Amino acid sequence: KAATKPTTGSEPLFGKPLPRSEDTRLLSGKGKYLDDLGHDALIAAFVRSPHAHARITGIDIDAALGLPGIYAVYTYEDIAADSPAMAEALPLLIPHPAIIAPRNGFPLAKDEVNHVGEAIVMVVARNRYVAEDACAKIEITYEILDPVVGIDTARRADRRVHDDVPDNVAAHLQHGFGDVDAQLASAPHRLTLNLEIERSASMPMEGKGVYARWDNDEETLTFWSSTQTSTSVRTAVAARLGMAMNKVHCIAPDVGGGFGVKIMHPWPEEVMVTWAARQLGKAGISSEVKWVEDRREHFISSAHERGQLQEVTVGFDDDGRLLAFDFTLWHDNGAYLPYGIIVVINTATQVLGPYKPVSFRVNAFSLYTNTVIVIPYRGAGRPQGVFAMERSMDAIAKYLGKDVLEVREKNIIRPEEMPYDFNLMFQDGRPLIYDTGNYQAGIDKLKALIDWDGFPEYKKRAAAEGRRVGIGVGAYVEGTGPGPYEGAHVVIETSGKVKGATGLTTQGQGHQTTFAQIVADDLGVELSDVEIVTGDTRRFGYAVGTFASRGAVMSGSAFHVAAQMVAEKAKKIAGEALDLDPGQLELRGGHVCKIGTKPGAPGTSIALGIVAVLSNPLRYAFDKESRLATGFAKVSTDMSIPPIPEGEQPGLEATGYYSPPRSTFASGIHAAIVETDPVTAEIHVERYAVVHDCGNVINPRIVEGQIHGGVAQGIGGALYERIVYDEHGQLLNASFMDFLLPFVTEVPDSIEIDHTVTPSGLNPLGMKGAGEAGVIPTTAVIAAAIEDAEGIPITSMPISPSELFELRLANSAE
Ligand code: MCN
Repeated sequence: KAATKPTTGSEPLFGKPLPRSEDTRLLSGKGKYLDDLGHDALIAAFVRSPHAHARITGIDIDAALGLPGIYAVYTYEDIAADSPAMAEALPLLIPHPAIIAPRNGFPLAKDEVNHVGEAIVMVVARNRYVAEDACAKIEITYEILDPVVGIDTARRADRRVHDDVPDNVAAHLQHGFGDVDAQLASAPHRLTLNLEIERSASMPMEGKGVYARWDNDEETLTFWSSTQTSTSVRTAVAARLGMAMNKVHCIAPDVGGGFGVKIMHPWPEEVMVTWAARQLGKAGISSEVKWVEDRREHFISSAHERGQLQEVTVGFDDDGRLLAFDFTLWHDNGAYLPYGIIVVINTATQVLGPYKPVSFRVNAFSLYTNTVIVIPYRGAGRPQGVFAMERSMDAIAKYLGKDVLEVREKNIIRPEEMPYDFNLMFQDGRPLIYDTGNYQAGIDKLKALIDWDGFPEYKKRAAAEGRRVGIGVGAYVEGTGPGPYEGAHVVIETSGKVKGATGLTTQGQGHQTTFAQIVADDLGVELSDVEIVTGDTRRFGYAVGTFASRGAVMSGSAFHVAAQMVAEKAKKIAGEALDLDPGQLELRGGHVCKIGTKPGAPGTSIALGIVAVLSNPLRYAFDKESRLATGFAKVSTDMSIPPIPEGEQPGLEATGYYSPPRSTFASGIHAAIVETDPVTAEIHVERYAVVHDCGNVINPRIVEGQIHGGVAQGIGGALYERIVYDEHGQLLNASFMDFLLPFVTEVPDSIEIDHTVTPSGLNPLGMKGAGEAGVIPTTAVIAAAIEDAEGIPITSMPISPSELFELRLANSAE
């Protein structure tokens, strides 16, 4: 089905690489992040467990309570005394039949702790200094238990994280198609790979944070949270505090990055800070409480991801055609399961990428360990899946002595096979069907972009100079824009300016610009005439949130639906005033005008502001001449003014929702050229090329920015960033001195990008998501490039120079 492009503006803004309109404000220091708010609020701090696994045997808060400047000290007993809802464990967000044993923590630990960093006591004080001093004075006694750290220990199951989960298995997911055993038995060739991706974590510039304000007169609670899901957090907090939703509002202010870690939980701190504001407000002590996470807290008590052991057995023929893909994975899901197993489901459902093996089987185990919880981190399980599949492709090519792209070409789904139905269930509960895609075109473009055919010559020249260079490639297909729905409200004000609001939040994706591009096209106005509000439940109360690269597809489409409704209404109202049929009218140049005529021409055109006036139930006088001359309408009681067309509601506004039939599948293929130092084993990414397909692109500049950011994050994940626990469950690198983020010096000067465009027929503008794309194949691509440079199999990532050095030694000894 062909996607419909906007047609109302003379030159559509959709598709234009416009600069981000939010940047002037953000780059000139006018952004308002969480810690810019609530300067008069009392400050909360938390006493967190120093042990990975322990029973709490006593808590003494007396010394802390005696400190000047302390307003409250809360433990689990206090919250449980308040209400049964506060005493409950935190909810399981996304249930799934594969979950065997869901276990979750409490807003404050009840009687045991299961990871270092788990919150046990909350202190509320005049300022952070006093709060931290008070935390230091709280005495907690523990009975220390054996911790389960790492997937191997969890698998051995001679220790338990939760007493009643004997094998530490939180979930076991199985699915597939075809007869894997038979295909493996009869395949001409078989290979088995053991692969590992270590734990990592997202590091937004601003950590989490909550600022809550209780209004004693209105009995309402308003809180600001550095969140990716303000509407869901509002619902969760209202439920826990036993309040009507209309008495609770959540606003996401400017959010300094999220990358998954700020998805709704609700976080213990969100529950505790809002609850404390109500407690202290009702007691007349203070109605404002705020907590801002520090970097150490972010490391030890927010969330991690990626940690996965994977075993793949592939069966294939002489051409490299994949006959069987047998995949087992063990996922380290940390101490609790607040999100269910979405990361594992993502790996299991997207591991196939652009390929179509004859048979396929996944066995995925999600294991409890005494480490911090897992939350989907940009890419969310897909980088692990791509690592499994692309390492397999490279291994097959090497085994058969074939070009790695040739083997991939043998296995890709062809455009004429689209839509491609795997007869499996996708992560959104809908069928796993690739809607559109042209993977061969992606390969062809990538070859040209990176000069694939010229690389062997370059490698030879480099070798002659004593340099080691290698090239690697990796493809992926990513389900984006999952439902169930997103909504938007659009209003044309009597000033002619347009306001749009969606409940979806923004963490730096440029939504204000891209959503405005869609609305401006639909209403035929300038981009600067459109203001977009995101993530404020006072403005738009129902939404799902920003994750899974769904903003463009979901809220972008909802804005399109709402703006089209407004445009139709504007044509009806203007048609009555102009004595023209709405079908003869279009929205252009800030006017509703007769198709083909000049906006503003007398008799055939009305400014949108005036149409808004006409839609007003007060029936302001329609004095076109004076309105055009002065910009203002005269108030009149003249009853001869045409009424609002029959069946229409007053106000030039509409609320539209969009709900997709199923996810749409974006795709891409990346290549990297790396150089490894023959002496120091230093790894340098020399070139990085991306061919990307997210359907019709609203704003190529923003999409390319998203890809740059994703690739930089992927390079960090491949070469520098990892979470290191010791066997006691102590995090050894909880600071930026030890957890290494890449600087500009570690990212290639230019990430070369090209696009293929296969519009989706599943949404009205033919879009697919783009926000996670950059990070998904990067680890696999860099591993392949290092392997090519060194001639040593790379099966575990990230890889540091010292690890590469060790590998060289081990390999030369063999
Ligand atoms: N876009 C477009 N045309 C398309 C698709 C997208 O112009 N065909 C634009 C969108 O309008 C939006 C941006 O690209 O401005 C990303 O869109 P989309 O792929 O829909 O992703 P979301 O808006 O849902 O953002 C979420 C996604 C995810 S899941 C993570 S994690 C992530 C990411 O975006 N976290 C980010 N990018 C981030 N960027 C920043 N700066 N900070 C984060 O925390």
